Amino acid sequence: MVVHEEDPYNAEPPRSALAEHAITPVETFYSRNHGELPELDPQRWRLQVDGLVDEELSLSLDELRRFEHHEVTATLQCAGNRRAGLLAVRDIPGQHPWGDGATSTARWVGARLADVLAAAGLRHDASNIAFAAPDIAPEATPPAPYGGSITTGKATSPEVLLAWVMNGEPLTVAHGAPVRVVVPGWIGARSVKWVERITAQHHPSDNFFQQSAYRLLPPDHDDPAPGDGVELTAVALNSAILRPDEGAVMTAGPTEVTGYAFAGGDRDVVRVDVSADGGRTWHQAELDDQLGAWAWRFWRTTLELRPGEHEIVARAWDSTAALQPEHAASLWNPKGYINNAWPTVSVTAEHPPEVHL
Ligand SMILES: Nc1nc2c(c(=O)[nH]1)N[C@H]1C(S)=C(S)[C@@H](COP(=O)(O)O)O[C@H]1N2
Ligand SMILES: [Mo]
Repeated sequence: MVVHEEDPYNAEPPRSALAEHAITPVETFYSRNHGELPELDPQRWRLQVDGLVDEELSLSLDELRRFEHHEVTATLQCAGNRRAGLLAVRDIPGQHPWGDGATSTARWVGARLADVLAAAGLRHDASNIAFAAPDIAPEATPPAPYGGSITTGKATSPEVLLAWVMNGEPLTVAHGAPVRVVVPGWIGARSVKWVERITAQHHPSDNFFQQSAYRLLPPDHDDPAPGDGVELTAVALNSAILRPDEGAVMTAGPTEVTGYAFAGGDRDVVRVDVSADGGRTWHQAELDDQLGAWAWRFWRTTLELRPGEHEIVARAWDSTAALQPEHAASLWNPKGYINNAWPTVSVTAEHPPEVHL
C-alpha cells in the first residue's frame, strides 16, 4: 500500500494492485480515516434511530441482523481521489496527495437503511438523514466526532445499506466494524463507518465533514465559513489508467492498457476511449461485464506502440452522454476534491532486441 499517513491510517493500493481484481480484496481496499480507529465492542454496540420518526429505536447488532439481508456490489470513491493531479496545478496545503487508488469495490451485506427507517416510522417532513460516529477528528475546530448526512430520497433507496459484511467476511475495524453505512454512488465520505446514531431531520448534518469539509469551493475562496460552497453528493464521472504505470519502459509492439471508469449517482459508464498520442486519435476500449449498477467498470484495449515516448490518455462517457473534463487546471479547488480530468500516463517503448539469424 502507498501510506499517506500512519496515524490516523490513510493508504491506497498502487495501480498495479488495484488492477488485479474488479472486486478489491479487503487488504487492498483503500483506507480513509479522519481520526483514530475506534474499537467498539459489538456486544455493547447499539444503533440509535431518532429525530423525525414516530418511534425512536435502539437496536443491538442481533436486532439489526433480524432485518432482511441484502447484498450490493458497490464502489467507494473518496472525493480526494486523484488529488495529485490537482496538486500538479497548484499547491493544496494539509491534504493528502491521493493518486488513482482512493477508490475500491466490495460486495457489502447488511440491512437496508430504508427498512430500518420504515421500522422507526420515518415522518414525511424529514428531508435529511444524518449519521454520527464516535471517532474524533482533530482537523475539525474544535476536534469533533465524524458524521455526515444524505437526503431522505437517497436514504430510502434500496441500495443504501447498514453493512456488517465486506466481501463475505465480517467488516474489519478499519472499514467500520461492527456496522457502517454504505451509500453507493455518493462520495465515500457519506458512507459513515462505526455508525452509532441515525437522525431524521429538516436540514443536512451540522457536522464539520458536511458543513466545512467535502464542499466544493471556488478557486479564490481562501477563508471559507461553514456552509460555504457546494455540498458534495453523487460521485462525478471518473476514470484511471491502471496499466501500464506512469514512467513504464516496455518493448515496442502490442501493449495492453487497462483501467477503471466509474459514473456515480445512478449513471452508468457506457464508453471509454483510449489514445496513444496525447489525445489526437482515439480507440474505443472494451468494457468488462458490469458488476452491478453501483460498481466501477474495468476496461481494456491493446495499443500498438512504436519505439519512442507515448502519452496514453483515457476518457470515459456516461449514460447521460457526459464526457470527463479534459484538464485538471479547470477543476482546481482549495480542498482538492473531485479531480475527474482525463487520466494520462507517459511511457517509453524501446526497440525490440535485434535477432541475428
Ligand atoms: N466514522 C468515519 N466514517 C468515515 C470516515 C471517517 O474518517 N470516520 N471517512 C470517510 C471517508 S472520507 C471515506 S472516503 C470512506 C473510506 O472508507 P474506507 O476507509 O473503508 O475505504 O469512509 C468514510 N467514512
Ligand atoms: Mo473520502
